[in-house]
Amino acid sequence: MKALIIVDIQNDFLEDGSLAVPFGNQIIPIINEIQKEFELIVATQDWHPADHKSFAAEHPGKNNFERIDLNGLSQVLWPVHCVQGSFGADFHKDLEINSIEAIFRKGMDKEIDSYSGFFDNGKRKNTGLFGYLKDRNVSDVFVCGLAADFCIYFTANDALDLGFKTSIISKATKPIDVENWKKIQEDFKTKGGNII
Ligand code: VGL
Ligand code: ZN
Repeated sequence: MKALIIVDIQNDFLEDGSLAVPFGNQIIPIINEIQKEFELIVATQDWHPADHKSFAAEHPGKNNFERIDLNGLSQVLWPVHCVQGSFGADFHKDLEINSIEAIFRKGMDKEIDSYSGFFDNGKRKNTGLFGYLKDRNVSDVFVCGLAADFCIYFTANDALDLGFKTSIISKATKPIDVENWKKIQEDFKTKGGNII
């Protein structure tokens, strides 16, 4: 059984959003098109409290994209994004959402960031996505969405570690940093993942 995981197609990661991923809007029609190929489709949603500590605004004197130590983990500081219940946290209006069977939200604990759809960045809590996919007899996971070098990579990496045959659909994702994304793809293939 194959499942498609659509990661974080939310207004803040798209054009005019607070953390817009370059060319992110281009992948929306592709994601809509490929949904037909899957028996099971799930989605994730970045869903932060307004005072989440991954936001640079919570650290006076720090700038966006600087790194800090947050409760023992290296943390990139982000612009305020995907605040629970805000327009920026909504799925983009052009994303086809009717076939999505379940939505897994992440990043709700303000003390720790959560890039993967499966666990927070410290693997302290899991979202239930693994149990859900196992219960639905999923063997193969396909990951698409935003951003390639953060939430896609972390989600796909965890899927691999959890024993799924895992593929990242390269035309259905875009990175924040193109050079970083090139390196990540090589690492992911070395680990046994597919870039298709
Ligand atoms: C993401 C940075 C912060 C992502 C989420 O969806 O890739 N990136 N929060
Ligand atoms: Zn976030």
